[in-house]
Amino acid sequence: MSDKSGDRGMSRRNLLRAGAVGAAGVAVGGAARALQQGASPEQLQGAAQLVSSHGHVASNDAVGDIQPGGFDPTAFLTDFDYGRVSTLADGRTLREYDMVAIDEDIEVAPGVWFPAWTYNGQVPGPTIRCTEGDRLRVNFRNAGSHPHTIHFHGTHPAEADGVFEIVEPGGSYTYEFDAEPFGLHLYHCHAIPLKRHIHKGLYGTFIVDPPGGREPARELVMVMNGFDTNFDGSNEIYAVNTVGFHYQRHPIKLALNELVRVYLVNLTEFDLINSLHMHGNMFRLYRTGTDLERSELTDTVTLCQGERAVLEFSYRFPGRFMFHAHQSEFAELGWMAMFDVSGEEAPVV
Ligand SMILES: [Cu+2]
Repeated sequence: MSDKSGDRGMSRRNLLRAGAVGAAGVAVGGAARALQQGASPEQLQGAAQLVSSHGHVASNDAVGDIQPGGFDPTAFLTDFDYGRVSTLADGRTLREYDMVAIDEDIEVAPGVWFPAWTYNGQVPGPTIRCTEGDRLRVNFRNAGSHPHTIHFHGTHPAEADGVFEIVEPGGSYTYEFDAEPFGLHLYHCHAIPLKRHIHKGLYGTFIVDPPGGREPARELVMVMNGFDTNFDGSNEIYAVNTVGFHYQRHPIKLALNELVRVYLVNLTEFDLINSLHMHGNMFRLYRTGTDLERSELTDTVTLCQGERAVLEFSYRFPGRFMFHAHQSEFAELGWMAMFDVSGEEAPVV
C-alpha cells in the first residue's frame, strides 16, 4: 500500500485488494456502506488498510468468493428472457416483459457491496431475447428512488425511445415496438445525469435473432462493466457480468471443438473503451451482429461505450485459457477470466 497519510481517498488497488482478502473484506463492504451514511474517505481508507494488513494479496489473485444465493454470474451467462409469448391477430409473435427499477445493494467482489440501481434487482438487467419482427411490449415500473427510463437500441418510434418520457418513482410506462434489425443491442436508463444512471447498474443486453436463427452454438452473454465503489468518478472494480474475477474463480467450462458464441456488450462507464482478448485461439468477429458475414478473424476486440460484438470460436486444444481486458489495469482490477476446455484433442489427420 502506498501513501498512508497524504492519500485522501482509497486508490483503486487498495479497495480491490482489500475486497480480495475475502471474509475480512466484509469490513470494507461495511465501510463502503458507512461512506454512504457519512463516513469520511479517511475512515474508509483506514478500514481498507486494516484489512490489507492481514496479508499481501498480489495482483490477479482472487481470494474468497461472493455470498451464495445472490446474483450468479455463471448462471447469468446463459439466462435468456424470451418474455411471455402470445400471438397477435395478424399472426405475429408478441413478447411481453415486466421490468421494475429497484434500488439494491449488490456484491461486486467478495465482501465489496455497491449501492446499485437495478432493473429487476440485478446488474446487468435480464437479457431480453426475441426474433426480428416480433412485437415487444415492455411494462416498466419505477420502484426506485430516482426518475428512470428504458432506452432500447434498435429501430423504433419516438415514443418508445425512452428518453423524454421520464418515469418518476412510483410511475410506470409501457414501451411497445417491433424488434428490428436483428443483431446484438442493449438497453439502458436514459435519465440524466446519464453516466450516473448507467454506471449505477441500469443496463442490459437486448438480442434480436435473425429470422432464420444462427448456427446452433453454446451461447454466452458477457457484459463488460465496472464499479466506482468509492464514488470518486472512476472505477475501482472491473468485471464481465459484474463480479470481479468471478470467471477466474469459476472458469467457464467449454467442450473441445464445440462452437461457442459470445454476445459481448460494453457498458463500462467513465473509461472510454474496454476490450476482450482471448488466449490460445482466434474468434470470428461480427460487429453489432447485424450481418451474418464475419468482418474479421482476431483474438482481440476493442469496444467504445455502448458498442457490442458477436464472437464465434471453437477451442482446438484442451486446458485452461485466459480471456481478459487487454488494458492491463482493468485485468488487474477484476476483468480477468478463464475458459476451461475439456475433451480429447482431435487427432491430426
Ligand atoms: Cu435512471
